[in-house]
Amino acid sequence: MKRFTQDTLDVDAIVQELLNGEGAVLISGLFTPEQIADARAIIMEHSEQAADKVTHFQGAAEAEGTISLQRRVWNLLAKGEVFSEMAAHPVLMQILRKFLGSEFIMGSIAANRLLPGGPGQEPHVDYPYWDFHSPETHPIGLNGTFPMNAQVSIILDPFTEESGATAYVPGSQKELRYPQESDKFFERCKRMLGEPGDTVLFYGVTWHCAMPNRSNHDRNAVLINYLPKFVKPLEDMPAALPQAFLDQASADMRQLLGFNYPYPEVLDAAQAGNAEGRV
Ligand SMILES: O=C(O)CCC(=O)C(=O)O
Ligand SMILES: [Fe+2]
Repeated sequence: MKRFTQDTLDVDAIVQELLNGEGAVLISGLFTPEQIADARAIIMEHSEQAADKVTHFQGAAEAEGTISLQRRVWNLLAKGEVFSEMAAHPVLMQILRKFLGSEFIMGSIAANRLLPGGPGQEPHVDYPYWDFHSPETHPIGLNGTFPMNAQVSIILDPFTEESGATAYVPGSQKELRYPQESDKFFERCKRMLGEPGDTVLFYGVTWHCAMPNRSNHDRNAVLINYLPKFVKPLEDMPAALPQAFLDQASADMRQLLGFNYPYPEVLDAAQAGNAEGRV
C-alpha cells in the first residue's frame, strides 16, 4: 500500500490509487495515541459479552461455532465523542469530497474486534455492492469505474499477518465482481499491515476480508463506510442517535448523517414552487 501522512497528503494521487492502482492506501498520523486508546477502551467495554450482534461474511465461522470470537460494536457515534472526531476528520473529509462528491454521506460506523483465535471472513466486496453475489439484482452493466463506496479502517491494535490484518487483492477493484473460489483469493492477497493509529482508506469494490487472529492479543478496528449522497445507507444512524446528538451535530456531521439531501421526501406535502434546477 502507498503510504501518506498529513504532510505528504496528495488527494489526486490517493483518488488515482483507489480507482486505478492498488485500491487501498495507508495514512498515518491522523489520530493521537489518546484518541486511539479511548476508542479501543470503549469498544472493548461494549464487546465484553459474547457476540450477540449481527455480522456479515461469517457463514463458515457460524457453522464451526467460532463466530463469538468476532464481535461487532454498532452505532459508535452514540458511544463516544472520539468516534465523531474519527468519522469527520478533516483530512478524510477532504479526500472523500473529491472521491465521492462534496455531499457524500456515511453509511455505517462500527467496530470489528477479533479475539485471539477469532475467525476470518469470506472474501467479499463491501456495501452497497456486498450482495453482488447476486449481480442480477443490480442494474445491467454496473461497474466500478465511478465509486459508490469508500471504506476506512482505523487500526487500534497491531495489524500483523498473525493478528488477522485485513487481506485484499490489489487491483481487484478495477472489475466489479464478487470473488469466487476460482479467483484464488488467498494465494493472491496482500495484507493491510499497520500500527495503532494508522488509517487504511480503500475502495470497497476491492476484494478483501478479515483474516483469522492467530496472535495472543485482540485485533480491534473502527470500520467506517462512506457513500455518495444518493445511496441508501446501511445503518439508520439518525434513528439510533439521541436527539441531543442530532441537535448539536456540526455541519460536517449533519452532512454525514444525510441531512443535506432531502430524498425520499413526501413531495405531495412539500412547499409549493420550483424546488430544483440550475436557476
Ligand atoms: O475487520 C476486517 O479486517 C475487515 C472487516 C470487513 O471487511 C467487513 O466487515 O466488511
Ligand atoms: Fe468488508
